[in-house]
Amino acid sequence: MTHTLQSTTTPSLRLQQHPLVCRLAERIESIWAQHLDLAPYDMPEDLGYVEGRLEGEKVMIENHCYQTPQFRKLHLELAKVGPGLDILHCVMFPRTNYPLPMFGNDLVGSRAGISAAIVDLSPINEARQLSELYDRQLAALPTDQFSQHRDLPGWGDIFSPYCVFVRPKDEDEELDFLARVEAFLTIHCQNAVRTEPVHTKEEEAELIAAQRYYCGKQQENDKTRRILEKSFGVEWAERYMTKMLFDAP
Ligand code: 18B
Repeated sequence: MTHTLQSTTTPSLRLQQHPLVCRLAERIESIWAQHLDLAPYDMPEDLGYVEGRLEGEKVMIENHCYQTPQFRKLHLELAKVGPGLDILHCVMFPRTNYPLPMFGNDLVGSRAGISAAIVDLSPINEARQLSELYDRQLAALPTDQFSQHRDLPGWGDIFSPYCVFVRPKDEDEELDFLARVEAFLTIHCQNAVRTEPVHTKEEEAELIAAQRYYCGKQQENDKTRRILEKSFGVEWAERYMTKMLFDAP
C-alpha cells in the first residue's frame, strides 16, 4: 500500500478502460439523464478522484454521484487497477421514504475478458421480495441465454431471483449483458418517478433497516475489500466501503 493522492480530472478514465466498461458507463448516465431529475451530490471532497498503488501498479478510482427526488444517491464508479483490471460499479440508493428496490451493477474485466458481470434489482423490505409490479416486469423480459453463470457468494442472499451473475464468453454475450442492464435500469427509472413515498415512521423504519441489511452484506465482499486494502490501506478501505460504496442510511 501507499499514500492517496488527490487531483481534479475530467471524466476520462473510461476512455482507457475495457470497451464494455466504457459503453456501460455511457448508457447508465444517459438513461439516468433521460428519466430522472438529476441534482448534484455532495461527495466527500477527497473521494471524487483517488489514486493509489498495488504491487507497483497505479490504481485509479473516479466517482460520479447525483441525487434525485427519489434517490438519495446515484453512484457510478470507474476503477482501473494497473493496465490489467477495469471495474465499473454502480448503485442507486433510494431515499428512505421511497419503497424501491436497490439497483446494483458490477463489471470486472481484464484484457482476457469480463470475468464478472452482475446486475440486479434487489428487494428492500423485510420479506426480501420485489413488489408485484417489478416481479411482473422482470419476469416478462426475454430469458437470458448466457453460457457461463457464476455462483453467488454466501452474502448474496440480498439479491433477487432475477439477478444476473455471469462471465460473458464473447462480444455477443457482452452485448446481451449490456442490454439486460439497460432493461433493468429503464424499468427502474420509469417506476421510480411514478412511485409515491411512504407516509408512516413505521414504514420508513422498515425501509431503513432493509437498506442497512443490504449495505452490511455488500460490505462482506472480500474481493472488493482486498483490492482496496492492498491499494489504499485497511483504514481507508473500511471508510471507503462504509461511506462511499455502501453507506447505510
Ligand atoms: N468485485 N468491485 O465495485 N459488487 O459493488 N462483485 C468482484 O471475477 C470490485 C458491487 C459482486 O465471487 C471481484 O471473481 C472493486 C455491486 C459479486 O465472492 C472483484 C470495486 C455488486 C462478486 C471486485 C467494485 C457487486 C463481485 C471478483 C470498487 C452487485 C462476486 C471478480 C471499485 C450488485 C464475489 C471475479 C465472489 C466480485 C472488485 C457484486 C475483483 C475493487 C454493486 C457478487
